[in-house]
Amino acid sequence: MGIFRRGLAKTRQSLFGRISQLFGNSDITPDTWDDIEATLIQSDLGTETTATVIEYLQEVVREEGLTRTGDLQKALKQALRGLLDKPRELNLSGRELSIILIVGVNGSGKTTSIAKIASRLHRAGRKVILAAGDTFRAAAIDQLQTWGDRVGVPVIASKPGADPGAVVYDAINAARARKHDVLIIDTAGRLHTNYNLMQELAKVRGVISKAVPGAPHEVLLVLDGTTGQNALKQAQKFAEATEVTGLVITKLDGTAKGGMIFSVHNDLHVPVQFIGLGEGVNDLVYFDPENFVESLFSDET
Ligand SMILES: Nc1nc2c(ncn2[C@@H]2O[C@H](COP(=O)(O)OP(=O)(O)OP(=O)(O)O)[C@@H](O)[C@H]2O)c(=O)[nH]1
Ligand SMILES: [Mg+2]
Repeated sequence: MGIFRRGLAKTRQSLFGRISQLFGNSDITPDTWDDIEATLIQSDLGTETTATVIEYLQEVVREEGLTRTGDLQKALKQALRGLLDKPRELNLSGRELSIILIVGVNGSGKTTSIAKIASRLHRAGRKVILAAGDTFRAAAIDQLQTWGDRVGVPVIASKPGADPGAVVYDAINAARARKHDVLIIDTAGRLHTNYNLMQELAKVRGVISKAVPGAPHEVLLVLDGTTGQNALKQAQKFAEATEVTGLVITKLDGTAKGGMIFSVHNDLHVPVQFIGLGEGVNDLVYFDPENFVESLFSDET
């Protein structure tokens, strides 16, 4: 289980861990349901998703005639697993150039995640190029360039204050000229409530789809896992403003709020593609629902 189990230790130990204790093995009573509900809500599943899970459990109890709390753990795993879609490959093949647009609020982990994804794809033999579409701050451009050097992929950048659309346009041309097959575009962090900045995102998107019909092929929304239920609000707004094809949930190593993955998924029906489990370039893993659910329950530390 490796990095998954280690990275999710906080979520497992602080809250989900309690579920195992809570189950013990006594008679199922109305209190059992209250306890499970409280624990799931504290684990950042949100009220709606928690209600879905409890309903499922109660149905299993009825259908299978269960009477002991000890029998509930398996059903809970199934319920949680059922909330998550099967993993999906990134839509990056079968064409000359595939484009990934990365979006999210300030500080959610966009630039770091780009470096991690670029490194993965690069090591898998793809010809990756990055676009420094965050032209807001000089430091943002430097940060991406530093990562590009470290990971071994080129970065197309302009001056601070430049039009992000123009940078993206240049990057697409450079990608084509140099025969790169994956372009990943960094964007400035923006509050999901800022209308103008959300419009700017739509403009960048327009530049991409005009230059490459059918692109962007992936729009990954990066959410900070430590923000729990707040990430859900952001996700809803981003999904309204721009089509989001997948989620990257970062910083799960530092938080007990890993349960937010279930509610984000349940609410948006957008698959989680990657989770971030640390600051290093290798600390990003493909999201594997089976493994994720098991990691939340496994007792070893
Ligand atoms: N522990 C941990 N830290 C992370 C993870 N992902 C990102 N970070 C840290 O989060 C901080 C912000 O990351 P950035 O990648 O700069 O975030 P950003 O979304 O590009 O930020 P802006 O461009 O300012 O909007 C950095 O200190 C990263 O090292 C993760 O999975 N785990
Ligand atoms: Mg950034």
